[in-house]
Amino acid sequence: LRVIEIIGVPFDLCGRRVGTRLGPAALRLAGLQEALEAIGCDVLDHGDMPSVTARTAPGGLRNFEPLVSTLATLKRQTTDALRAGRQPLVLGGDHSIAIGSVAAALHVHGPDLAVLWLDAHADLNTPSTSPSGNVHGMPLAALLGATDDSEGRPGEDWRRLLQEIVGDVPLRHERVSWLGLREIDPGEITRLKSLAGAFPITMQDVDRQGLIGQIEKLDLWLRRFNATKLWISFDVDALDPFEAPGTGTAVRGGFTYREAHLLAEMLRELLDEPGCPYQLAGMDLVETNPLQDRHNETARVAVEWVASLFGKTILGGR
Ligand SMILES: [Mn+2]
Repeated sequence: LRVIEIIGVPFDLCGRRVGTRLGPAALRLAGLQEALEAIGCDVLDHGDMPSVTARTAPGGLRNFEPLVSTLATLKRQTTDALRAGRQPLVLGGDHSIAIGSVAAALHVHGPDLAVLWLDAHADLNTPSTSPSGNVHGMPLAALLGATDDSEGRPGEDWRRLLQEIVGDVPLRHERVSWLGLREIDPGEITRLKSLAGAFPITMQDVDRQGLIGQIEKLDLWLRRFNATKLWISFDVDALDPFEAPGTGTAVRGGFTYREAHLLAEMLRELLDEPGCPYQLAGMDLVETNPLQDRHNETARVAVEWVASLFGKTILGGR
């Protein structure tokens, strides 16, 4: 029996717009726990982590202090869940929180943990390349331990983030894959191309070779580099804004409802295959913003997606 631990992180101080702090509540109201229990999962939910207040030091990264304290708490809680043998389901909040959850998974499982970053964006900026200065566009760069040559306060903040949160087990280049990419900043393209062994799948790749072919390639890539654990970090902007309007960074040309479910169902099939060398460690579900949404549609689509990932099928079984 799968035990899933829901961890709500009402943190939106490093995103483009406020409102994702309401994401955990919106996802719960969309029936997250009920959907998982209906397919036989045991679900633990201790509620949301305490919310924090906006505070930016002069010249520093925006809301850096509340970010670091949120990440430290989240890392601890995720570590505890993993050590207890549960699968954390971390509800955001903006995507900066993934620095804490994935750092915990790396801390517990070691460097053979791979990450599937489902996102329209690569999230590979650092303070010196970021056009916005918002940390929600930087979490993968931080997890990879990317250095930044910014002078003064932003550079100091970045080094502190790497030291205090990412720690001594950064993500390895050949452990990062993306799916859904379609809006990447110039500095991110340079960084992405420098990551030997990483596996970016853009929407163009999906158009040209089909989603099924790309998922099969992803499975081969995980096996080829001997990944033993998989963390899925799902930014709802991977979905098309037509399906998921409730997010701060919507970009046209994302996954349709059916494509997203095909992805979830295929990932589940691969994970359940006898002898599959990698297991699902946990996941993030981030950037749901009810203030941008229509009738909580985005949270409902996200809940249905998570249910598919954890084994829901149309006919029940396969
Ligand atoms: Mn993101």
